Amino acid sequence: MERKSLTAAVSSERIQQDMATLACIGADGQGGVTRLAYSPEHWKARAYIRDRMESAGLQVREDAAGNVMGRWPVGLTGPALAMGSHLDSVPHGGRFDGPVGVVCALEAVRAIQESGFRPPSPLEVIVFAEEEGARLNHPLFGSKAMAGILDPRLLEQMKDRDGVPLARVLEGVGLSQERLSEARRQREEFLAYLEVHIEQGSVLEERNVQIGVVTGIVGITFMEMVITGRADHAGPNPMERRKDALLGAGRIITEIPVLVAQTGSAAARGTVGAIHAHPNTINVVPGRVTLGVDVRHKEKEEIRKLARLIDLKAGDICQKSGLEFLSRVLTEIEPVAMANNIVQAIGETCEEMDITCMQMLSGAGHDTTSMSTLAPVGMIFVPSVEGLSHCPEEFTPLEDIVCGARVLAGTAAGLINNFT
Ligand code: HGY
Ligand code: MN
Ligand code: MN
Repeated sequence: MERKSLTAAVSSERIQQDMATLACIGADGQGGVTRLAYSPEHWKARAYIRDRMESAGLQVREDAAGNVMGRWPVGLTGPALAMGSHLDSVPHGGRFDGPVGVVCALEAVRAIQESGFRPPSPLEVIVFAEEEGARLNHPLFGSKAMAGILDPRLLEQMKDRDGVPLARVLEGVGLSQERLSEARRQREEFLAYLEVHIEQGSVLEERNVQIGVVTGIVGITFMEMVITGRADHAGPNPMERRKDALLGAGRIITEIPVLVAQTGSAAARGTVGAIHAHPNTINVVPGRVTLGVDVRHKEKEEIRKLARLIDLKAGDICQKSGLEFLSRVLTEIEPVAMANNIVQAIGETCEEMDITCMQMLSGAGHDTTSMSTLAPVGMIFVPSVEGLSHCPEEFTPLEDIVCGARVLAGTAAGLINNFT
């Protein structure tokens, strides 16, 4: 297998066409996209990639969680080398978070086909559903279903951001909550899983490096906090008689950066990304506020400690303000390390192709974390301009995406040859 000709077969025109088409699906008119999982926009983007998989001669199927899999060569059995990412987005998110990985995976297969190299094992392109968790408040939902690690206790009470129960959300696209477990796959089905993704930070840009070789992915805990006071008229009663839930929530929010700083760890993160005040009306003292809290760290024990600290502090603030406080964990994702042999293989491919690279941690979560329970995994980062992501300003130049696809194709071909 001649890797140079193989990676040279990667087509920037095909990548450009796929990225430009996907960017129009769910476009929000402000330069970003909104493609919440299981929405019509998400399903339209999936349908487009399904078509492109079929045009490339892949055998395409979908699973009970809405993940899409395209396999090549058709008919070749045995464990596959899988590559992929996601097409769902956060509201008003960027055009690159997810699609870069899906398009690079498909393009790697097309380039390998064109190079004439016939892999001894199948290649599989996977498009995961609900990676973001922006619809269900449960990141990696689709890949967790494939890995068989969805927590059934959480499923029962799961509702989407508008309060629609999980069962209804899935039925809306012809899926069924009862059959989710059928998405589960086994370790013996995979040789490895690789994912190309935008860095979503600014290290590669600042260091002027083309490729990030991911060594590990942080863990994430999502918590929901409900602060309850008493709704009241904004006028007659004196301020000291209020039980203002939003005031309590404000005190909690400003405390979180203080608690993160107290850990003394550069890897600690705490964010309140979602807030719902009820009844959210200017002349009514808020009676109830719900906060969505995101806690991250590269070490599992540090996440647990920081989440506990935030929870205790929030309870204490509410107690002192005469407010009721309830909290629950919505999801917990453990930190993972990438497989050493894949980290090495990506580095060797870059070296052989004279592409600059550096090892780095991922501060964002990815489907690779779920797939690490099924196979050895690795990730390839491409730069994010100004490190911006989860916003319409998210941008990665075409040549950087092409570079990611070439490194993916070269690494995949090398690995599949060595594995078998
Ligand atoms: O939240 C994350 O880290 C990823 O974008 N889902
Ligand atoms: Mn992503
Ligand atoms: Mn994301």
